[in-house]
Amino acid sequence: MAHPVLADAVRSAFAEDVRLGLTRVPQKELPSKYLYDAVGSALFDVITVLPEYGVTRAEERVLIAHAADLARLVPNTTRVAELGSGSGRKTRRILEALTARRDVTYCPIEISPAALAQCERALRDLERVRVEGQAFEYLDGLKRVADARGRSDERLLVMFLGSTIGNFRRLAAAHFLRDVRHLMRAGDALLLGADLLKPEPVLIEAYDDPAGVTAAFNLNMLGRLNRELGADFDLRAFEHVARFDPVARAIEMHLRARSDQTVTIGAADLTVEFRRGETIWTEASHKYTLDDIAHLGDVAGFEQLAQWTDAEWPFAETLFVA
Ligand code: AVI
Repeated sequence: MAHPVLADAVRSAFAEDVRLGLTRVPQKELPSKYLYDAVGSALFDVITVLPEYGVTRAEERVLIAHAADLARLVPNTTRVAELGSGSGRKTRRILEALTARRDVTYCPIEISPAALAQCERALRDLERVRVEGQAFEYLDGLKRVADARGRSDERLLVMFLGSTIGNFRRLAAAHFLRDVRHLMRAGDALLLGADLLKPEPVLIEAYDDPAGVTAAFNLNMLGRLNRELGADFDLRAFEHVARFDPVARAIEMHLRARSDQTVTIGAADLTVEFRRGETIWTEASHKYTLDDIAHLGDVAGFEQLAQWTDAEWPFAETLFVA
């Protein structure tokens, strides 16, 4: 269980983010990181196997096809840091390929200790892999992993998979990767998974699947506010909406009020009015072109070493070197 003082600080930060987001005009917002409590994470796992959501399978196909190529291109890697604890399945492909050459220390960086423990269990049978989880925000965790090398000449591979980069606004994505680059040494590598732009109807189906799993994933955010912050949202009074913004080239998830209503969020000391049809913006998933990815790497200070794409569901895995 989390330390009580820490748990209080985390809850206050959550309440403050909710207060800021729900008082924002003209567009109310909730940060997408709060989609992932235990229920949200379980629903996201289901999303990854939905026929309409091709992202996860595409990345897995690319990694199955090219993990050995990757290992050949970064032959001296002894330490792997993953931003997010990832799915054991994808990470396993890479670790198996790397450990065909040498032992590797794998450092998943993930704020949730439960997710870290699950990841550790999933990879326990890999004999040449030592798992050292880091329960920190991405950059704090990466700094620790990078510093742990001391003066040794260990080579680091940083992995940022699953198109999580797409959940950053474009400029924030560039700043984030530049910060990642600053924590790396020349010769270290970054493996970046990014979902590619595809026709709008395909994207809408992927983010508004007919079985309603993504809708449940989105609505659970309000359930979480009820459970953790003493809010009184009626989940049936909101509906999931997925819409494409062609300028940002991003698919957005919103929660739309079905009627005029008033909601209180106890821990945020807040009462919020909703008009019928008004939305709360909960997530943006930016879609990339190959040019966008090249530019992003460039701006962040990386050199592109290799790139592999999936033909079935346009998705790119790009290997950069610092
Ligand atoms: C985690 N992230 C990359 C997913 C995405 O595609 O943006 C989250 C997601 N939201 C709805 N479906 C999946």
